Amino acid sequence: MNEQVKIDTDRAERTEKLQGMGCKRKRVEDIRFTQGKGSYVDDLKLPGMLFGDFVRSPHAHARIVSIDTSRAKALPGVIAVLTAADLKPLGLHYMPTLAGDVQAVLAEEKVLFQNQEVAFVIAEDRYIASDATELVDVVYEALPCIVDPFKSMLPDAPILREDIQDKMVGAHGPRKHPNHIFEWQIGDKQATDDVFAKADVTIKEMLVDHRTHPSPLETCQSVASFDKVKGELTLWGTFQAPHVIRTVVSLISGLPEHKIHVIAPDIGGGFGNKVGAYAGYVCSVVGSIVLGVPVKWVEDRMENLSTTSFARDYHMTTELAATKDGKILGMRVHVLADHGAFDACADPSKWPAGFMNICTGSYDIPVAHLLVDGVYTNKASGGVAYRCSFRVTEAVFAIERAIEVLAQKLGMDAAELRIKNFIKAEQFPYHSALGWEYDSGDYHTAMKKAMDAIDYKALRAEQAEKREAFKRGETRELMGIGISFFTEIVGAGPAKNCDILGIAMFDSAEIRIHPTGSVIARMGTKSQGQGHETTYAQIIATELGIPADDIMIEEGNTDTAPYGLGTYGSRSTPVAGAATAVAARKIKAKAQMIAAHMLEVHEGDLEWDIDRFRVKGLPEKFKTMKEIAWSAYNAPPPNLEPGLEAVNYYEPPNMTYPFGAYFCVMDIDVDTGVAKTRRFYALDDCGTRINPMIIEGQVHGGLTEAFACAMGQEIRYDEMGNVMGASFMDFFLPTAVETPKWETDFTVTPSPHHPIGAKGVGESPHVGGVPCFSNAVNDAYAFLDAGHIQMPHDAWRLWQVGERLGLHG
Ligand code: MCN
Ligand code: CUM
Repeated sequence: MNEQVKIDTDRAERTEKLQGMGCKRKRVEDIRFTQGKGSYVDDLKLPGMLFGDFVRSPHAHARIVSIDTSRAKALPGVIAVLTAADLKPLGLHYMPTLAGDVQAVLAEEKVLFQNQEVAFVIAEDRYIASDATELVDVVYEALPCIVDPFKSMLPDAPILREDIQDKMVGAHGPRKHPNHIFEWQIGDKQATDDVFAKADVTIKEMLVDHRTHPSPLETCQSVASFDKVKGELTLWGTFQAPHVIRTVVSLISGLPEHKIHVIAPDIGGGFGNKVGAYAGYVCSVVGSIVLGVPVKWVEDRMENLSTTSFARDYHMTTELAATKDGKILGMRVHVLADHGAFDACADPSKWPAGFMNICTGSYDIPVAHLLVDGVYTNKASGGVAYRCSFRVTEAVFAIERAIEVLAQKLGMDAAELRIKNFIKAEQFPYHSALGWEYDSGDYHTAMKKAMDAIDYKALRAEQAEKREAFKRGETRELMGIGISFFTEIVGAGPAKNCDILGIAMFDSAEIRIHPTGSVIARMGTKSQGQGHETTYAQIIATELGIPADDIMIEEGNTDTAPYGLGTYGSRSTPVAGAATAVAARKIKAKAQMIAAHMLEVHEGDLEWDIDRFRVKGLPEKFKTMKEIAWSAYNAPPPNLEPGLEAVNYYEPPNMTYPFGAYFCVMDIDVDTGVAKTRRFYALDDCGTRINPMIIEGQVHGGLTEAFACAMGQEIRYDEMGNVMGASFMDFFLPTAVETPKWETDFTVTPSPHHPIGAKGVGESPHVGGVPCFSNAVNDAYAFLDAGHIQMPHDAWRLWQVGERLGLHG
């Protein structure tokens, strides 16, 4: 072996040992998860712990005439029953929402949606608590209810929120009607209207992104334990953002923030469901403060699906204007947003409709105007993103369906129309008509790679043949080709436009290197299954030359982790991932000083080499990170403090804009309405890839949830406001049996402003997946002049489409 080969092999081995960025490192958390050794909120058992359960309203809209708790209190084992009357003197019968509204913790005079919390029974065990809820006698006087958001603002509509009836200016400006929450506008209305007035071709379509729910396997839960002697509260819970919860608890309870310990242990999936604050958290806290013993609250599945945080329910009138040859000139969108009974959307404060203004998508659209009206209805509140960074799924659904409708009107191929209108690689950073600065992208390259991979031309040829065969009556199957090219916006966010309750949306990392060279690092984020313990360690491994296996990642304990805004909106990598790299670089700078001292050379004479500093030109003279760590505690250079650790609070200069090209091939039986996904190809670009295996897992999960939403999942209400589908009997949760096989691919366009060039990926597959499925279904029926077919596309609804088109003979 010659000398150079030896050096190269040695370097390759040292790099491999680190298991740093780019490595398909196996998930370290899975060692405990796969053995059933995870530690979740419901695993917590404390001495003397009591259990709480809710009495819930059977009505969607009713006046509460009386509440009698005496029969429940008489049941042996029942310790207390809380009602609004108990919470009111404490000022806790309402709580603030993240959207600037207030939400009833326990209903006082009225209930506003079915299953709303009316009383909280605390008992010795959960069975007694549950039995006792049936012994609380509530007399209701039913009121007419509003289920259809289009009827919310009618002149004679019943007023839902009597508590804010006279408040005609809400958190986001004037309200047009007592059932109106906000109007939000962005873009140049006049210029957009002018373009539409003159355009050769325009399309207009009402696109409904129906109400659904994130439904993580573990429901929302908490355990509160108040120590009366110390005056300290410890709150364990399913929190995607534990620090924010601590601040909120302090603000609403009046307890000083340092006397509140919030702990998010292992979490069994979040998907946005665990961002908000819920009545159950408040009631467990109040119960524990009042009784002086720990109180646990655990939702069941029906409570989860029907009360905590729905998603979507956006009714989007979407218009495009274009030239005859397919150049898009303008976009106009009006959204009617159904927020349910309280505005409890989880968005950064200044964004009542999230980042819906990313709706111009991947296209260079010169002018646009977006108007969103939020309204109250008699449905559960929430409006969380559900695996979509703040309404981006809705935005991408709008543009990606609209572009297909336009393609059909123009008689143009839908892929060709997209390519014609893509923002070009040289236009980045790109300023969109609705105010965003896209950091980087190369859409043409991604689209070409995807089209080649699936052989798009051949698929269209096959489809043309199938259509002819269908017309001749030789087949009863329709073939659909779905396309979606999405641009995501993740990494909230810059302080200039993103805050939660006034706290800028930075995030943080604290890295501490121990004398023997092993590491503990803590972040302000909180994994719910994304594999943070694995991937943050990979960033540190590459930055500091310490094997990932020697690095422990800890999140979720507000006493030890630096303050952070939490995990949602795929912000962990863009924000806390950046903080991790910057903190590591601070440590590296100090390590360089220590190495220089050890090697008796000037700092500038050293260069970094994988896991060590070596003297330039003298590669045999070096100090490894491990040796430097020992020295940092044992013999630090004079004038340098001992130890080797750093903290970084990272305030991102911009969001990151991941993107992707998705294709779906579907065969639909017109007689049964059953749709079979033959192929699904997903190309994702999330910039620098930290762990390709984890990315693939994220894409599989996000696509599965996209498949669910597009093809069946729905939270529906009947006209009385009864929630339909609040159990897994009705709510479609795909298993491996229904789920298609996923083909994944990638390109790499780094983010220019992120320290390691990484963009988020957790939500991309969902954002791109939903319209891709819906486009495939719509494409299948397009040649039959079916018009836009609304989601969800379950067999029953597709069968109805066949009926409507007279296809069933
Ligand atoms: N990653 C990577 N390289 C990149 C980007 C990300 O290797 N360029 C890795 C990260 O290191 C991390 C994972 O992919 O391990 C997801 O990272 P990121 O995209 O930053 O998203 P977050 O960690 O902030 O996770 C949030 C996102 C959201 S908002 C929802 S909703 C969702 C999702 O993650 N919920 C999930 N994926 C989920 N996956 C599981 N298992 N459970 C959930 O509840
Ligand atoms: Cu977009 S749902 Mo996630 O933000 O927790």
